[in-house]
Amino acid sequence: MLRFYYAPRTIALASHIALEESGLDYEPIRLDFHAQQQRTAEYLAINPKGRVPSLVTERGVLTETPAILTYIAQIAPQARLSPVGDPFAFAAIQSFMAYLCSTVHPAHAHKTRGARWSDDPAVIEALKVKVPQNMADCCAMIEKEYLKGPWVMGDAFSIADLYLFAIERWLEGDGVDTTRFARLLDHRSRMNDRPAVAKVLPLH
Ligand SMILES: N[C@@H](CCC(=O)N[C@@H](CS)C(=O)NCC(=O)O)C(=O)O
Repeated sequence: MLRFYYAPRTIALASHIALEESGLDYEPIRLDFHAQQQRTAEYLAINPKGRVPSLVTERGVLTETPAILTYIAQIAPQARLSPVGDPFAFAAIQSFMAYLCSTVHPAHAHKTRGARWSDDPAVIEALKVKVPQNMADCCAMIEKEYLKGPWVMGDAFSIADLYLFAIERWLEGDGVDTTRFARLLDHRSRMNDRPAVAKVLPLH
């Protein structure tokens, strides 16, 4: 059976909902970040990066949200979480997920994880101050270039929506004035209506 490591209020939410949408059998294992459980020797043996999510499969451990989401979509094709036989549509989803992983998520991490980038308290503070603007710029880019509506890929719901939803839940806390982004708010509210989301959210 798959084992899924997550912590509340993290990007692991996207993969957690994907598992629920997929109908696959999995065991969720919650880490307590307040107790620094992501840094224990036991967990570092699973994910040496000390981050969540991690998915333990019979073939080994997968880390990194785009990889985990793609894997879940491919082993549960009946859930139709990503396009089959359409290389362009599949690549478009990868493009979006790469943007979230490489740009949007790090822009959010500057709020509380600035020490990854600098040891200088002034630099760490400066990174934090820039979070609302950077995240708002990312929202504008997503609305303009990616979110076709009602779902990211248009009419077809996909793993791209799960990834976006996990990040949408951070926006107010990141100081973004979400009233500027009506299409993202509409997307978030549609996501909240999904049964898999209702099942997983209380754990996050
Ligand atoms: N690129 C990774 C990022 C994972 C990541 O940074 N997760 C954060 C939570 S959102 C984490 O585990 N942080 C723990 C720490 O920094 O100690 C992914 O997409 O899965």
